[in-house]
Amino acid sequence: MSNLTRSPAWQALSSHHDDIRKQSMREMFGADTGRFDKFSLRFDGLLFDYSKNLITEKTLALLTDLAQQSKLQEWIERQFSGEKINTSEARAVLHTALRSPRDRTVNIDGKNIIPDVHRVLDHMRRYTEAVRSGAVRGHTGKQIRHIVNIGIGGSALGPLMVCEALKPYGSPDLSAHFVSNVDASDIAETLKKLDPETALFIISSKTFTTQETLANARTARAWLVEHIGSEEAVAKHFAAVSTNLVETSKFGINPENVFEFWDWVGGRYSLWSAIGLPIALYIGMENFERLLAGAHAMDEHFRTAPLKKNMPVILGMLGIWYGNFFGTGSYAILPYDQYMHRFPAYLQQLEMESNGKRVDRAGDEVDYDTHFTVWGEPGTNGQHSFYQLIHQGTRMVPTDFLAPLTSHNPIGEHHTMLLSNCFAQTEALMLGKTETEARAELVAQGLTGEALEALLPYKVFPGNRPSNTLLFEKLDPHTLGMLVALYEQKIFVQSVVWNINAFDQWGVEFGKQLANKLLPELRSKETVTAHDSSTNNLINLYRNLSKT
Ligand code: G6Q
Repeated sequence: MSNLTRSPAWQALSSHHDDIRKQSMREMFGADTGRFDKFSLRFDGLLFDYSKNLITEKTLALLTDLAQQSKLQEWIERQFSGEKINTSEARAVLHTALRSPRDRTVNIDGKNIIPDVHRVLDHMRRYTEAVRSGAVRGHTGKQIRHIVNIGIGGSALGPLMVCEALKPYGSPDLSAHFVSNVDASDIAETLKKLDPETALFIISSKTFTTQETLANARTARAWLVEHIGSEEAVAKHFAAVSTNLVETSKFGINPENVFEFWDWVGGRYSLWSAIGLPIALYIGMENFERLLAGAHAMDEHFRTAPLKKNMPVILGMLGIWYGNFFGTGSYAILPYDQYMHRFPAYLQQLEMESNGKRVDRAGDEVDYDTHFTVWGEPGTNGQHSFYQLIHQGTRMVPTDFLAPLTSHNPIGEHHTMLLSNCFAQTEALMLGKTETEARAELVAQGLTGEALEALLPYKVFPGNRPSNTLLFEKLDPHTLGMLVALYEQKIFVQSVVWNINAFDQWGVEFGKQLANKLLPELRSKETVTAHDSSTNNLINLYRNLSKT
């Protein structure tokens, strides 16, 4: 047994779980009309309703004890103050500094990094304004109309998710495109939509060594030069975002169009840095700054609110409650906002790359679960597919419902219908449908006898399925910033309790190591025999086919 699972707070939760799992939320709500007030929080226009969870006040107290036992408050300060908490890479973790106001001080090795952050933000402002106003144009003098981000993983998913989520704020004169996959179909289909004279490529890569990004960047460069007929066009049509200024210059990118960031920004936490350049180009720098301000507001809340009134802490500890005590392995993110359709995919990386770890901070294998599989789709679409499993499957799947009170597209009754679906789902997941209720329904439909009895078991819903609801006024930049920071910090909370490093990613690095390993063999003229029989045959099948 590890220190964690042996600890008093963990043991107390374990025996409390034995009591709670037999209780019903339906009864909890019936017995306490004040449950919503007790288990909801409001902050800066965001309502977090966590009353539809299998919890009592005692549960919250015990979860808070566990957070305290894990020294969460100390860890929060370590993160914000720039301590090198990413120990396996010996790096500070300071995405919070990227959204800090100018007058703050955050030191790494005795140097205040905030002036550097704002120097790059100022550079982004000058550049984005120049591109959007037409002061900076393409090689043939035409105004830029297409922004094409070439990057993968952390250098793509955040900007893509945000550009989609904030489409109503996007310039009508610009379109934003994202190319990630080394599969040529990705870039080929994107290039078909572009006019080379009005396209601006942003090569986003922290390391500037990632196979996919460099392959796509070379293809884009060749396409541009071929269509415009001049190598000089590259200077006007390419920008780069990287920590590797040597490689960006080798690629031939005009140093004025190179935007810097730093190794203390993790890829999946980087949308707040210059990696957000496509966002700032698309929605304008003022809106990008609103996004940063929203995230900063959540950071301040996280840093200062007491644990029991702290959104990321409660969200994170509820995850621990289900994951470690009820044994749930996944949770679903269900945004009732079509603009947030990439939000579940974005959180997939944030959550699974951060906490998908099997050893603790001391390098010892853990004996408890440390992560969740994250999945989801916007409502109402998901209702017509996987919600079946959430309602009636054998495993409990905790859910987060997210919804704006007002729509960017107030057409007819659409939004009222959307929200009625959202609220009905959380209610039904909690209440379920008892056998008596199901029977009464079938009787009302005219069923009797054997026919009724045969159908009855299928019509019963166990209920007691937990959900959180996050409601906000409108999906605007500030709110989106808050929501993303909420999940970033929730993931951090869980990593602290699990005593793991949320900020390294050796599994992803392993993939990068593998990326070029087999390449020479696929090109080889000789039959490949060096691997196991499966790998040999797969390689040789491709070699033989590509020869024909
Ligand atoms: C993020 C990950 C990973 C990374 C990509 C791109 O946390 O480490 O998704 O962002 O592999 O890496 P580069 O930005 O270095 O190209």
